[in-house]
Amino acid sequence: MQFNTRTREVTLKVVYYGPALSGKTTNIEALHGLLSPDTRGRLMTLDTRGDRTLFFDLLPVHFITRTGYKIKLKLFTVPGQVVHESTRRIVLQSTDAVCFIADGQRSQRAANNEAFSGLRRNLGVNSIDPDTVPTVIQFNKLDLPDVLSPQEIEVYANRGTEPVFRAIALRGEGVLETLQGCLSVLWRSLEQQHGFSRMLGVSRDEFLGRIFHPKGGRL
Ligand SMILES: Nc1nc2c(ncn2[C@@H]2O[C@H](COP(=O)(O)OP(=O)(O)OP(=O)(O)O)[C@@H](O)[C@H]2O)c(=O)[nH]1
Ligand SMILES: [Mg+2]
Repeated sequence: MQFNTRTREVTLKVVYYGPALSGKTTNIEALHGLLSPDTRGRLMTLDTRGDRTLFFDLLPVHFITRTGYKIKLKLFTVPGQVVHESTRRIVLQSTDAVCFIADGQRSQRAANNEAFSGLRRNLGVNSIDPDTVPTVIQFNKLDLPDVLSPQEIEVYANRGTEPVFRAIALRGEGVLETLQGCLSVLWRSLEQQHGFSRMLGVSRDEFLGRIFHPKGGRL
């Protein structure tokens, strides 16, 4: 978290991490379409070749709290291809939370596991504790044949501590839920570490509500 007391700006960074082609870019493209134009900024998709991320994508989301703080949320994706390990490490620098996008196809189990180990390693290199950084897991591409069943995903979810979501990012399904789950865990962590709600005078419901229901609706 970056907190600039002079300009009253808080910047939070969330990284979409996962194996190649799991749908990280598709997730933030879908978010760009689903979030209100009032809060989301311009989607920057850098250096793609044939739809493969070579560096990163960035979707900024921002709003001003009733107490006058500007909250800037930066959603990054890493490039999943194995060769881009050093770029993943750089993109992960000082991240506040992670959405791990796993590929729900059975054939991708090894790639998911390898990427998850890589995530833990690269967080460690950046002096971020992989056991405490707010993390959620999404199983994506569940419209495809031969994917993990809901029961198998449930079993997996019960084994770990991270909230787990199911998604078909290509249709925008499960995409908002995943980000909302991630931001809920992030909020809890910021509250424990910094007393976020007292510091900014913003409640959890206002924080999440302004991102997901910017017109003032209730969560
Ligand atoms: N069937 C199906 N295809 C999907 C889904 N989500 C993404 N895809 C497709 O999977 C391919 C890869 O998606 P990307 O979002 O570019 O994957 P990525 O994780 O950003 O890939 P890298 O940048 O190389 O790491 C694209 O052709 C997407 O259209 C989904 O839910 N279902
Ligand atoms: Mg990508």
